[in-house]
Amino acid sequence: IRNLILILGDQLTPKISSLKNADPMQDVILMAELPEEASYVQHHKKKIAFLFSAMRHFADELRQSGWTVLYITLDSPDNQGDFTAQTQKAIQHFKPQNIIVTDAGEWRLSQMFKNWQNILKINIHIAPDTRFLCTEKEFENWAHGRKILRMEYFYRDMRRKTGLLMDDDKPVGGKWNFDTENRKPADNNLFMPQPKKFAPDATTQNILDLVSTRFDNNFGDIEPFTFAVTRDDARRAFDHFVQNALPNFGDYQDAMLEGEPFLYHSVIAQYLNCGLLDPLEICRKVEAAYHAGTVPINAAEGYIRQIIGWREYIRAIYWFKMPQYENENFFNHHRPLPNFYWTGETDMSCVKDAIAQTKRHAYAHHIQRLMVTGNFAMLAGVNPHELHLWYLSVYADAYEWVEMPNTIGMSQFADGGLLASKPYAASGAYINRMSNYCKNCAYNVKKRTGKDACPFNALYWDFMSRHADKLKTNPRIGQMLRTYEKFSEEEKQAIKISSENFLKKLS
Ligand code: DLZ
Repeated sequence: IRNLILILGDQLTPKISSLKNADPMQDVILMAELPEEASYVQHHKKKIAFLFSAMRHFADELRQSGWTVLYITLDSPDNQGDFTAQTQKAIQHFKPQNIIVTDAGEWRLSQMFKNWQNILKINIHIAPDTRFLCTEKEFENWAHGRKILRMEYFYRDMRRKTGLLMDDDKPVGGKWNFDTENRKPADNNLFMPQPKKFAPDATTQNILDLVSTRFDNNFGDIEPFTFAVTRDDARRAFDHFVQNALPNFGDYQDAMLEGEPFLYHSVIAQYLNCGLLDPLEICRKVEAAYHAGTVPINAAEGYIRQIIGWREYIRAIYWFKMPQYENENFFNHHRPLPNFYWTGETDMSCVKDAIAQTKRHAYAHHIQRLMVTGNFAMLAGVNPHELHLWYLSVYADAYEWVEMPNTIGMSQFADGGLLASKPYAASGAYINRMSNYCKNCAYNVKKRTGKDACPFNALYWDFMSRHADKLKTNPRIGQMLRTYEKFSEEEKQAIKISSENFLKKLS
């Protein structure tokens, strides 16, 4: 054969660049369920099951279009454990002239591919991943000479580049960003839309059995399993979102409600990040809904901003800053991750709910990730790298390129402000404003200190005081520091003691 084309588990689209000039008559595709990929972190059971099932369905899709696919299942006697060994075995069998692969979404594998020419002694072509709008080079050019990098300006360029929500060179609706109209708290709604659910077919059922057995000790519930695992179903899930939830997505983007894990979110990142959905295609659908008058501008713009703004920006930062980015630790935080991140056993009702739904659905929405589990970890001084590994494990949508900058940069400010303009630190008041969690919580959100006070409060002020030196030059934090300075000495002492007592119990 001519080319052996390796397709990774998060490259599940016939438009993947490795297939661009490929020919089903001369080339063979290799896909594999590999123990190494399934265990570089302790992935949530649902994440592994989702990806394996989506991979098997994609292999079927390819075969139906005439491709020869060598698909190695996890339990196959031919399984070699990792990409290098599996590819080597396929080379021995097929004796191809070349190996072709679209570059991995992750530093670890991308570096490995670069070494393959030497190790495997065969010509290897690594094609750039063209599923993103902004190339590494374009981002380098954009970042060059800028003192600070801000998503907002990058995002405007992406709007111009795609023409999404543009009136010639002007943004539709008269402004670029409707973020200030994305911050309403939500009320319980008997008719709350729910993400579209799909019953497992025979292929998925087999995988659920396989994963339950092989990954029994991993975090998370495997059932109920209701994710789409094919491109057609992923599109159905997205269309369902546009019709039912998107109209309210803008208003309630930052809201949280106990027992409502999805609210008006699309819950499609797991499809998007493995290639079942295409970012531009879904943005065009959102734009069309806006022009059809079914969706207000704050929802359409807010959604499109997440995809062509934030998502692209995050990925660009990852490649721009790896490998050193992984170990950034601006605040020098070294506390081990509290065990309740795995068990959900805590009296803080917001944290408990976010972790319970993470366990059940391999999902929490962005404000739960940022302002509950992320905010808590930063206030408590948890090691950012440990927290990063947690997020990478527990969410069905998590790949390093997207999860790491969101955790290290956005949520933990561990890069010292490269990505975010301020630490996303907040006391219980923010959580109380944006959710109903505090109503049934064991702690009192109005109290700053004492045994029954909401731990976010003392931790928040203690965080400000501990890091005052590092934060005082930040214009967006200065006001809070000045407020802290005005507290009496007794109050400051009480904050310190409350915070210390709580942290002592954590470890
Ligand atoms: C996440 C993941 C898992 C759990 N398993 C596999 C696998 O068995 N085979 C595979 O090709 N890919 C898997 N992946 C996705 C890869 O880890 C992913 O391609 C890299 O993290 C790069 O983004």
